[in-house]
Amino acid sequence: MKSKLKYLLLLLILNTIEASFRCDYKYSFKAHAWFKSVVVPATWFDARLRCSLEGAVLASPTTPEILAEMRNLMNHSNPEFEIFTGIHATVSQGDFYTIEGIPLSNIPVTWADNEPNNEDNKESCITLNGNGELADRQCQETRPYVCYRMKTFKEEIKDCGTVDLEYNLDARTNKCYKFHTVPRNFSRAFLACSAEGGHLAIINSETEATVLKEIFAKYPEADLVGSFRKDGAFIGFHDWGESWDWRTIHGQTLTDAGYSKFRGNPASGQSCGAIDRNARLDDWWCDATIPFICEKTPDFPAKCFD
Ligand SMILES: [Ca+2]
Ligand SMILES: [Ca+2]
Repeated sequence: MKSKLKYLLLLLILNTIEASFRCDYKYSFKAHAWFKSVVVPATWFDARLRCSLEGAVLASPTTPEILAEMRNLMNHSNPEFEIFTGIHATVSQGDFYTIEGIPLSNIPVTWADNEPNNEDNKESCITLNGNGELADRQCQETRPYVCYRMKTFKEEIKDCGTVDLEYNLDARTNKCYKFHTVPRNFSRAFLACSAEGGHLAIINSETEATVLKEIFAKYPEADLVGSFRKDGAFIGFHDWGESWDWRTIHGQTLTDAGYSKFRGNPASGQSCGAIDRNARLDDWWCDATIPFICEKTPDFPAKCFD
């Protein structure tokens, strides 16, 4: 009896601890979690990736409270309207689990009419419709979706305004930076930085070039695993489809942005921007996958409390 009381007391204390997360997510007291509705339809794979990069998880209706919040955010009672859930069998066909590994058999489920039917043997992702019913669909189709993050009962947002501990504040520029060792092409690198609340790094001064050079030096070639270029990292400039008219991803010329030391070659046909290990700007293939550097303002996205 005594231990039960202790447990209840502990639970009470935990519940009164304030947690914080990015303000584009709203806290649900019933579900004890943060939620965000993403209205632009995406493939299941991109939905999973974006939620994950935001510090969250592609939501699955694992409890009545989460289901209620997902339906509330969908704001559609139309059975034709569907969102992707995190329930998938993308690794092994027919083995359905949530992103967190909860098997479909442990989830309270109502199926839509004639579902699941695994049409053409190609349906490995599960949607939720406006009636709260599930269906299996092709993962390459696109749907809106909901990202969520369980409350973890501790203050997690650090100096850089994110739960991502790989962002480090540099006092010289008052910006935070993250070096991504997992290589991506320019477009996916842009996505990753954006989902993390930042952008591909833009060099605005000699000082910032030095900062990036120092960050790059922390990742010697021997520490970067894989077969990709290791003396270059994507940052935030490209030619916007106009050969050799380099602008930052925020539309400025390099000179206006504040740094334009370039080592590229106009004949290369390369349209995306990188830096070498001396922080000289370099043109590179947009489709190549190489490491990249994100930059973010410490107070964006804004921090909200539950
Ligand atoms: Ca189906
Ligand atoms: Ca900058």
